[in-house]
Amino acid sequence: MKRYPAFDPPEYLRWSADPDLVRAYGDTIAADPDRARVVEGLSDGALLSLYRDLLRTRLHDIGLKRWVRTGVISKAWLGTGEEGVTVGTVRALEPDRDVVSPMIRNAGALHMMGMSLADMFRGYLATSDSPSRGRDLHIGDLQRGVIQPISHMGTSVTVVTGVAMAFRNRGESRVAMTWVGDGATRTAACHEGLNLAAVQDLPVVFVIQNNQVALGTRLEEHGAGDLHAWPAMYGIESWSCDGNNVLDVYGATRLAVDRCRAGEGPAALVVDTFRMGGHATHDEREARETFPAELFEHWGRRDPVGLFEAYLVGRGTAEEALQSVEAEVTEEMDAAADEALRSRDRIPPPEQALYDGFSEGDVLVGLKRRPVVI
Ligand SMILES: Cc1ncc(C[n+]2csc(CCOP(=O)(O)OP(=O)(O)O)c2C)c(N)n1
Ligand SMILES: [Mg+2]
Repeated sequence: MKRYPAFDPPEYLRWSADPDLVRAYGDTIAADPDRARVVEGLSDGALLSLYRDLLRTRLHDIGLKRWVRTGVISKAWLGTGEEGVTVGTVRALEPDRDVVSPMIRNAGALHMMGMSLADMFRGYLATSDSPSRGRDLHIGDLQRGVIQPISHMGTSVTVVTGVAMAFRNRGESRVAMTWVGDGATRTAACHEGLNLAAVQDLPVVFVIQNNQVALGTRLEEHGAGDLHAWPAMYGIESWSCDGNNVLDVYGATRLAVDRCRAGEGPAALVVDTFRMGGHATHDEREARETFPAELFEHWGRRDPVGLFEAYLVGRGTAEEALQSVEAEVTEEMDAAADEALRSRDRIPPPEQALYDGFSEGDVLVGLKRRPVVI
């Protein structure tokens, strides 16, 4: 993909495919015959569609960074380097019946579940026509099965466990999913939710997204154990994944989702990846000081978009096909940002926040139109 000198991490600017890593990419998929079978079932069109979602997710970050640099907004929370986790997991769901509760880091889940890119940009502008009507940049859409990201880390675990309990009680073949950062795993809510889901055999997939940092605290500073060993501790079936390999994540998540739909109880993915920037755009320099440069180098060589491109080309996809998807997505993203900017002066008056909160009525309306979210 095109690289953006003003916005990309330096490791991506000088990126070129390392043949050993491209070979290892394929080996990772082949290492688990069950995952390999799922991945082999993907058509060329489905692979290109995964590529489109990876690009949308990356270019949404680039669009937000451009807004920060040009003074449109003051900061943005990005998922650069972690796109494979969001795209691989959401792709394994059925957007018209499943429910997700993403972290702000999983913005890709929003467009993959059907929210518009313009709405995603409008969320950051806090306009009265944004999905939260200007109240919050954590945006969701219950009609599309997206619970807005919850600022209080770890609590989405208990929320999706409740959603999955409703699905189970109503005998519906629906799955709930949430992502739990390595930092969020340290919260009480996370433990309570995992335990309840396990003991109740609920159809919920927990994606433990280990990007090795919580704000400015490194993984080894906030936890001593091995996250890959956690699900078993709760009696939850789990898969370990390479988060920078979208196909590995997709293959494992399909197995996890199938298990949930078959009524066999919850599942977890423990996914290793790396945050290629700051917690948000304001602390990118601090993030560089938090980790040794070699770690950025290591993960930078494993750019989930670049590696997927190289893998696809290696198995016969024409480079022109990838370029044409990229041209389409770039155009679509620019148009969405422009559309959102046209709403820029629609800022609700401050007192609106007092009257325009979500009411029980809002939730019920959502429930009536799209049965059983909560
Ligand atoms: C309960 C709670 N404690 C603290 C915070 C402040 N906070 C926001 S994000 C964050 C770190 C999250 O780290 P992690 O769960 O690893 O997710 P990541 O940002 O790395 O994706 C913290 C401590 C919060 N939002 N909620
Ligand atoms: Mg983290």
